[in-house]
Amino acid sequence: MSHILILGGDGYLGWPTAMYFSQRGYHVTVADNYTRRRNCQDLNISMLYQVPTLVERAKLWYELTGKEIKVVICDLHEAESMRSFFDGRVTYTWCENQKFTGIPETVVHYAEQPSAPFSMISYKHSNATIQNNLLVTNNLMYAVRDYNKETHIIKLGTMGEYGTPNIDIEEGWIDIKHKGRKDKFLFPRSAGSIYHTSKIMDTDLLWFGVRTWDLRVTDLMQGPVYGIDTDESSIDERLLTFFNYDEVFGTVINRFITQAVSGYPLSIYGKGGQTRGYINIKDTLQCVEHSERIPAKQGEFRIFNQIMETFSVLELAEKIIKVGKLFGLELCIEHIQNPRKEKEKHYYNPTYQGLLDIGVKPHYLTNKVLKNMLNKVNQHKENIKVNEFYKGIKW
Ligand code: USQ
Repeated sequence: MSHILILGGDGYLGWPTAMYFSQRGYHVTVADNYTRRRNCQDLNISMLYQVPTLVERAKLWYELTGKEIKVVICDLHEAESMRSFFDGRVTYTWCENQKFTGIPETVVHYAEQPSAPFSMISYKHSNATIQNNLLVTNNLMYAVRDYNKETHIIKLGTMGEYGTPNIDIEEGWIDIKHKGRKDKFLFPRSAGSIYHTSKIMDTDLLWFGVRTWDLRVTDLMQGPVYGIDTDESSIDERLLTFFNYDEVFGTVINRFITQAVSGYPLSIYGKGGQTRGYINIKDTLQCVEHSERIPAKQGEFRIFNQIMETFSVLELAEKIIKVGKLFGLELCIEHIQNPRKEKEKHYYNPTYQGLLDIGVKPHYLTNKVLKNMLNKVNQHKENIKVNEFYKGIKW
């Protein structure tokens, strides 16, 4: 049985990924230092509902399924913490009396500060983002280089690394002809926040590791994720992942759904022509699973664009208003001055075929999916704090 280590296992994607692989018979270890919870507390941000600690969730998972998820609470930006997963200091119960060393065959790297607005609050938040994201990535790269180059690193990247160029976005790479010669390069990057810039730097670090030491890496360039439920969380409500709807950690669809439920206008930044590629949280899990099953080769830096469909912000709001009507919700849109420096009208045509080619079956943003989300959020309506929708972070 394969051992998978999930860095950032307490997060919005980390915990559902842990349950998903555990349910499928993998040995799963999760590492986290609760940064996301701390950042929410520091900024006075509440989630839609309370979520038990990682230790409590793993205990609950074991009681409900008989499957063990090993939890390690540690700071992965400290090199020794990262290295302890590979050099025998962290022991794995299933290895007792066996030759198996426990070194993970796969590491899923989510242990990053994931919010663009957070990274733009002040120089301190910018530093915290760069420090965390780059050190964790570098520590992981060196641990794998030093202890087991065969470990497959699956790193979560972001479509925001590419920005919104006036040409088609390829899947990670581009062939360039220049003055009669040609070569293949990483597709040009052009980020819109310090967070997104830190992700570009991550990509560069790992591409260096692959070129220099023949590591094997899959970089998943993901668009904004939406959703609450996964098949595993439907076993028990207490297994649900975090759900943020605030300006800092809430992604746009999750925010619009929560605004709809609370009768608040859907807050379109500027004209609303900003187009992005979106993905259901269930598909994030599938994409990681298929990347694990069909790994990058030794010495390969493989990049997939992890999105399933594209929408402008205005199209999203209109979709939600239409479905909201079926619920009897009288919804409206408010175009507010864009707090971000981004294009509000632009060309956007990314390629996203690679994950489909390795077997991912997309869930699309259908009326049924939106209805389910409205229903679910409505169950926690009394917890919604409307003053958290807008905090005024600008850049
Ligand atoms: N937007 C609105 N109104 C809102 C919130 C957002 O119009 O109330 C707009 C934003 O201006 C932006 C778009 O919706 O144009 C998406 O914003 P978002 O907050 O959902 O996503 P973003 O800040 O780009 O970041 C999120 C995740 C990040 C991930 C990224 C993928 O927080 O971790 O990397 O999505 S991507 O956008 O493709 O870079």
